[in-house]
Amino acid sequence: MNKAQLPSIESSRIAHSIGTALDRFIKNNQDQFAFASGELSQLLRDIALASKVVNREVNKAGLIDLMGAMGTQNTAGDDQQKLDVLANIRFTRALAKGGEVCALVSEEAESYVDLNNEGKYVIAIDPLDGSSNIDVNVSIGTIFSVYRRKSSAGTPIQEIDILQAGSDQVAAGYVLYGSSTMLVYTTGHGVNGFTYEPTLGEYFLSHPNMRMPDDGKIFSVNEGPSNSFSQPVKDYLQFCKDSHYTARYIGSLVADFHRNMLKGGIYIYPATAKDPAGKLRLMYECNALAFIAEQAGGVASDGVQRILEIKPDRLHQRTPFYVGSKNMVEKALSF
Ligand code: FDP
Repeated sequence: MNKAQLPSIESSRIAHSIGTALDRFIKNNQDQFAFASGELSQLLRDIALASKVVNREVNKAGLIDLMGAMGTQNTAGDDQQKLDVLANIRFTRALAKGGEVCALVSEEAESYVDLNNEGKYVIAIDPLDGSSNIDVNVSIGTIFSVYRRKSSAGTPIQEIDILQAGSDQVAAGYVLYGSSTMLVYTTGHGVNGFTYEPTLGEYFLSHPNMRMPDDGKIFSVNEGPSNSFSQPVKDYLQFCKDSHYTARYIGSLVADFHRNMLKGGIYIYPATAKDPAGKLRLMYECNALAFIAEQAGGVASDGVQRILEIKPDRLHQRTPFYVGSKNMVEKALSF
């Protein structure tokens, strides 16, 4: 009797391989991580699980009264949407149950939240980014940064655990709830992207070793407040137009970043008269995307220094943000 050969199973034309599931990928790659790799793996799985629940709720939001405002405001004074609040609960709950996280910083909470004091990790998260797009069925996202706490597990959380520079991240990622749902993350060994297969309830590796093109022709910026942009930013935008670049701006940071990551481009949110320090949040928006951009060959800056070098002095600190293809960001910074 002939034995079945593995290669013929792998290349079968009637049952195509669906690729590597996220869980297997995390497990296969956990040796890359210098510390207690099993715990970081569990944490990433908890985030993935919460994102599946949020994805389910985002998908049926219009049907079950999850659209619209809560009637409350977040730390920035923005109206909280029901889905913002729901996503915050889903991620916090999943990370609390997982037990690996001692403290969580979220856009939706004024102060950090204590979780398991024995946990070795600190998370900074924007549970649902792009709130203004929630009600109109446009792509939104989740952004997260993972740090190792500096103090010993079991001792009280200290400021040094929470206010870490982006260069201290041990992992970061985003989830894009778009025409398909994707989870993209790095642990400092390149960037990998996974697409959600809803009928199987699993993420599968679809974008291995993602690289951001060095060049591109897309510029993404809200030019509404451009009268108050600094002269160098105005000049760079004029350069983009003179160079016949394409303007693309969704208004959801994750979606704009992801498109530029795949196609090559630059995203800019500069200082404006309304937001003199920029609008975006260093700890739970810019740091994660800066880490991913650099890991994929891109550049992220506040206009003066690498985003990852900024030492935060408060949880909800804002920063100007220039991120994207290496040559485009360097060109913008040269103005
Ligand atoms: P939003 O206010 O809708 O939550 O994180 C803030 C953010 O969205 C980003 O996702 C987005 O890129 C940016 O703000 C949009 O701001 P503008 O409306 O000022 O363009």
